[in-house]
Amino acid sequence: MTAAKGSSPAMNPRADFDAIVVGAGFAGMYMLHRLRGLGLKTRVIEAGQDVGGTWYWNRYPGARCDGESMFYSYSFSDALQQEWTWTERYAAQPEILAYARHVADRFDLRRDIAFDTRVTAATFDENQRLWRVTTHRGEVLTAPFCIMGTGNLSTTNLPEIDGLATFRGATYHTGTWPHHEVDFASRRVGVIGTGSSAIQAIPMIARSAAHLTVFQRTANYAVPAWNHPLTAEEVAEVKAHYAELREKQRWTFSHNMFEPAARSALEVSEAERQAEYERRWREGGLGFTSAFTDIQYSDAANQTAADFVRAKIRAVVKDPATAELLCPKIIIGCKRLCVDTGYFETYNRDNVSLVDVSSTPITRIAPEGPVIGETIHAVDALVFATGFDAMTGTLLAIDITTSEGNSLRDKWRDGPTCYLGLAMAGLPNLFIITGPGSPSVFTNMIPTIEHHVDFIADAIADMRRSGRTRIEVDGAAESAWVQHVADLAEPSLRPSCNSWYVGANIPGKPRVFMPYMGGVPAYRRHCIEVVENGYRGFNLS
Ligand code: N01
Repeated sequence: MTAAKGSSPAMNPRADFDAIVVGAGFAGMYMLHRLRGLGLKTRVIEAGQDVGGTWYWNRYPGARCDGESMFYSYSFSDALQQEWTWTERYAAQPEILAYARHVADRFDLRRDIAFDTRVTAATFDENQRLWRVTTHRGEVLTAPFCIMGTGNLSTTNLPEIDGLATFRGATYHTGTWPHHEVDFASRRVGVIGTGSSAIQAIPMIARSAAHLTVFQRTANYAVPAWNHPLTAEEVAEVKAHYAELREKQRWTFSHNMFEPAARSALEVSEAERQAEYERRWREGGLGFTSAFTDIQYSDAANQTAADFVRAKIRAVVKDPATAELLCPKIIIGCKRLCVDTGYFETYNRDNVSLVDVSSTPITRIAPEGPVIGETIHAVDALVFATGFDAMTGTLLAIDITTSEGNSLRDKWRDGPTCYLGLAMAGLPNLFIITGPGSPSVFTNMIPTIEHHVDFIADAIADMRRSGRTRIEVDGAAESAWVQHVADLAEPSLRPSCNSWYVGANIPGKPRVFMPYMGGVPAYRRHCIEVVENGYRGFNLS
């Protein structure tokens, strides 16, 4: 049964809604759809003016998903996946946003979404057993359940650099790109950062700008996308077998259809190793680091993959000094691997220069542009591709408390703690979709979102059936899970560098390795066992 507008909440007659969902990206939209299906009166609150989340905000030139479109999409409705036709191997941002809008229309989601509204606070009232959710408009909405679909990469990081306010040109951040066309023709543009966003934007900006200066602090690895239009035959083939392919996808390591590694990089001959890297390179995309089992665990194995990519960079970039600057020195996969289209080739253009800010940082921004040492790099526009306060920034921007005096900001002072990346001790009836401690950012997000949303919706349905109204994580279960997440990360090379996975990109952020590294199948099995054992680790009443 679908709850009609204005109908009464089913679970707590004192509340405005049965559930409040924060965010109308792919997580919030599917959460709304599932809760509606349970007959629950749901309100989604979204800061943007439309659905799409990440794909609503990140509309910088070249923005494109590096998960394959036929599998970076919802699987919950076969009718939806049969009727929607992706046009490219890796969909560009406008196509993904069009897909999100199509889903919103097709399932009539918008009538339960309040757009252009930011949640500022949420407090759990123990007596009434409901959340009071406050918006920037001053409204207060109540519901027994509050579900955060706020995303992992949704609060931008704008570094505090002296003098930024004095800059005479235009400034942009890739994560909050304007909705109007930005024309860089005959302008000198500076890009700060060389992460995934920059690596996609730089080749596009270089084509139109008079001159592009890239300010690089850490050289990054990128594997070619080899993006191409999908043929009608390719699409038909996947559609004909979607049911079994989706089931296979659900049990892959990262919800991606990569061929899993079978061998150590160190147990094969040099010729076999090179052939395997070459084969993966030609396939393109993030599956490159799945070539061998130990790339993320053995320094020696990692170096073989890193050397292979560095050789590719040297073969493409004509100026040897620029090529050396572009060759990453860090562990491959330590920071998120990038997927590119013509990134390294871009440095062969006459209108592109690379400035190393690793040893001498950008000390200040003068009215003319960034200052490095004694040199002012004059630009007309500055693009900050400087990333996000990942995984925790958006949740901590909301003042989340309880009437018993618990607060998320206090709880996470030394780093995030969360059970299964789904819920937390001390904060009853609150769920996070893909929170810290879930496989989230190591996976293809849409199927991961579907899994979490189904877990949460099923838990609420089970509570309703059994007449229970309060669910809270047990403190010991949460601590054990946090330890398990840390234990999984510890033997890997990943925590060793200054990535956003450990919060190192944000000054003062506690250094904690946040995502779950054990892979999707192990995580799914944990969740199944939790449910089969009467929601082990949760206290229900
Ligand atoms: O951000 P980032 P992003 N001075 O944090 C540099 C996903 N994503 O927006 O490495 C100079 O990776 C910083 O330097 P350093 C994906 O998960 C997916 O690019 O800290 N430089 C770094 O080079 C990705 O990982 C897609 O030394 C400064 C860059 O800014 C995540 O989003 C596409 C600086 C930030 O890189 C974030 O990617 C795009 C300073 N003061 C993004 N401060 C897909 O295709 C920061 N930097 C799916």
